[in-house]
Amino acid sequence: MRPEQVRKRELKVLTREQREAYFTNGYLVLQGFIGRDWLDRLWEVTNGFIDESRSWTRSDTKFDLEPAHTADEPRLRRLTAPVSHHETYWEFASNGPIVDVAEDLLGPDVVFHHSKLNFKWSGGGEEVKWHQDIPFYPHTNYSVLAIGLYMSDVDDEMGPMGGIPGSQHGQIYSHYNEHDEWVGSMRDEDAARLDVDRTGWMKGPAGTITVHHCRTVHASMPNNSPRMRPLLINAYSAADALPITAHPSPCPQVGQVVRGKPARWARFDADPCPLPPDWSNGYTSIFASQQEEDPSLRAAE
Ligand SMILES: O=C(O)CCC(=O)C(=O)O
Repeated sequence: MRPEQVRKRELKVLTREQREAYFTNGYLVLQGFIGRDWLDRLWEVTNGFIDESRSWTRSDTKFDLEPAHTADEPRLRRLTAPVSHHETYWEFASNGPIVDVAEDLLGPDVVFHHSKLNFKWSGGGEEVKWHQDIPFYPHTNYSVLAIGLYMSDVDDEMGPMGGIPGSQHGQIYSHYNEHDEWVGSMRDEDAARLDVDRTGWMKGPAGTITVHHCRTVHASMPNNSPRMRPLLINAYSAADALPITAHPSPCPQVGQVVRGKPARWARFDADPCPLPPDWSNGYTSIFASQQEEDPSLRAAE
């Protein structure tokens, strides 16, 4: 459904002001939107995965590890595709309160695209450089968004997510370097022209959710605090926005309709979209790409 039609619909959970703020700024923060019950359930399974990662020595399609990760002191960058590893993550992504938010912003028919749990570990958890999401997974139109859940309280020191207001209406940038290699972030010269003083930093107590449009320019700083900053991200599209390239982290839940019905027509937006490399040969992670890590350091998959 086109954004103009979405903006006329009855709302499920958002106020009119919140919906308008999303369409104007390209992002939204809802403080404490997710309650303790969900947080406790998600923490229980997440602690289990942190423990499991102790026996990992190399990043693979499940755990993306910081170079300093050890069994005694796990340092995870990401649990990839959590929905495929535990049913609680899938229940949250397919039937939790965030699906109402997705419906309020995308329309009645909503498709699950992917999930990831970005830990941003304490004491230096890596930055995420300025980027847009849609160059990683182009669709036939731009009704695609990501909803993040802060599983802990997040303040300025912990590398909160920041979005540049209105940037979803601007250009889509190349995420390749000057040697035409995919780096998963904007080039330095493009980033230098951003009006970063206007960045909206999304912070809040545990249970706060962040929502960002697939074209919104966003980033997050390193986490220099002694506290971890787990952000559970689930991305969705309107059912009539169809992916046009191979999925970066395919799993059985990808493409499932979580609200309404499948599309019978694809909707096309005339704005051109840059293309990523062919992910059917494998994808690492935004962290590995942005740090330009050597893929041979990953476990064979
Ligand atoms: O974890 C973060 O701070 C940002 C994540 C992000 O932008 C992404 O994974 O696309």
